[in-house]
Amino acid sequence: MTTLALSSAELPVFFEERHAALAARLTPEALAPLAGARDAAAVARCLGEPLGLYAHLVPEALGGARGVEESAPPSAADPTAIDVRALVLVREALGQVSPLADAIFAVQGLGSYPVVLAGSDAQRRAILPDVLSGRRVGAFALTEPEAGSDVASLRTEARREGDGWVLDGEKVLISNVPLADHLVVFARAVAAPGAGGAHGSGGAGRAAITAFLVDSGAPGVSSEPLPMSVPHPIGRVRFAGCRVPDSARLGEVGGGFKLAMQTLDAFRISVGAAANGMAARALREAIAHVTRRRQFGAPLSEQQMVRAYLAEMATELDAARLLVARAAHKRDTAAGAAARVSTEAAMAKMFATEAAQRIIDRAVQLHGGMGVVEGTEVERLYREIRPLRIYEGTTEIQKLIIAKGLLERAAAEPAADGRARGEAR
Ligand code: COS
Repeated sequence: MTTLALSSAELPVFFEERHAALAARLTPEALAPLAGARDAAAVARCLGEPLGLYAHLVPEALGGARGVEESAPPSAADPTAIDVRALVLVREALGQVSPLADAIFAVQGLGSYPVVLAGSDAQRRAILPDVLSGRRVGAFALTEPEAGSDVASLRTEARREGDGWVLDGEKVLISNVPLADHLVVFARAVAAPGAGGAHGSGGAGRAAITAFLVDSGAPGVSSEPLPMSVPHPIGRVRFAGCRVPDSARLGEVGGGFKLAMQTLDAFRISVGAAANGMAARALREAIAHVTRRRQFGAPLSEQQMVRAYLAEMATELDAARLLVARAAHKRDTAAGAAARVSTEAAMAKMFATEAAQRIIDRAVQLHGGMGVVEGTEVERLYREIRPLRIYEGTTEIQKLIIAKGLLERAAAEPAADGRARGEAR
């Protein structure tokens, strides 16, 4: 039977038996209810029940998917670690079948993983069971009109008042907002007027950023959808005097920046996997087209230039899969959720999304005029892939993260002549 998550079978060195079992379940037949679906709310529910895929967003210790291998991975000791390789397999399969379902699935993760990482027992109990079943949808409210890549400059304020907080500000480009029951909101904590200074360490930069779990229907919260180039549920959220109790705070005052980065580290790897899924679908469509379509008296696949395209597409896809599998494997086996895999995650996200854009563009080219007719599979993929090079950190931000990691490693290693790097000769 065809499976959609090819990585596990083709790259066994990075995967374990439980991953092969999961990949075998991710068949076109199993995911058929999602193919071509347009009703975002129905897709969000279906991913929970009957498909049970949200189980891969929550660690086993908190009710998520069970690992089936006999020797537990080292990360099993960390109750907040999720199986990123499982996440990668699910997103590669969803990317092939339904980029809409993939986006909803991923944001359900971004909207719940901060609760896994930093939530109190009460917050976890209130949120995670319904996240798993799909009765509840979450969103990750980080980006603002004036704070995209530069997270530390976000302006939404959480003002301490009495025993709670009052949120004021605006978030934009927040996926899942039209469906969301709760929002993980990142805001700048400031002390009550007259209380002297800001909370935590000064209110400036990243030191004051604090996360809150806010009901999307709470008084003072309003939202509106944003129509995008792809029909995904996404929108703008405003907070105007939105009062929440201190028990809505997720983690420490000032812990929001790290919480956002830890969440993105895990999920950026899976963005690469979704891109691989879309690229794999485009390659399949391209092969079907060039073997069927005849020009100059022969199938297009007889043309050397067409073959060169196919060779480049397949090689880039496999290179991207290797980077994604390497990053996911390292994230799962290094030291659990606390392990930093920022460099590998950024490489996987950057390369896979950029490669998928090139692969899909070639698939469009190979389809000729039909490739730009609205509604054909490759035309749809051409629009679907574009946001992946931007969301969860642009390609340019990934380059900064990679270079920073590289330079830090180089600075920590002695140079070939035994001197510390930068030491005068
Ligand atoms: N896990 C844990 N801690 C992390 C971390 C991670 N993945 N990434 C950064 N940190 C910590 C660092 O260790 C550092 O801590 P200390 O101050 O204790 O040393 C702190 O956070 C700041 O890190 P860094 O110096 O790398 O931050 P910069 O301001 O230089 O860079 C970038 C931050 C630009 C990389 C970050 O703002 C970013 O990723 N921007 C893109 C945001 C994004 O993806 N937006 C899309 C929104 S979701 S669709």
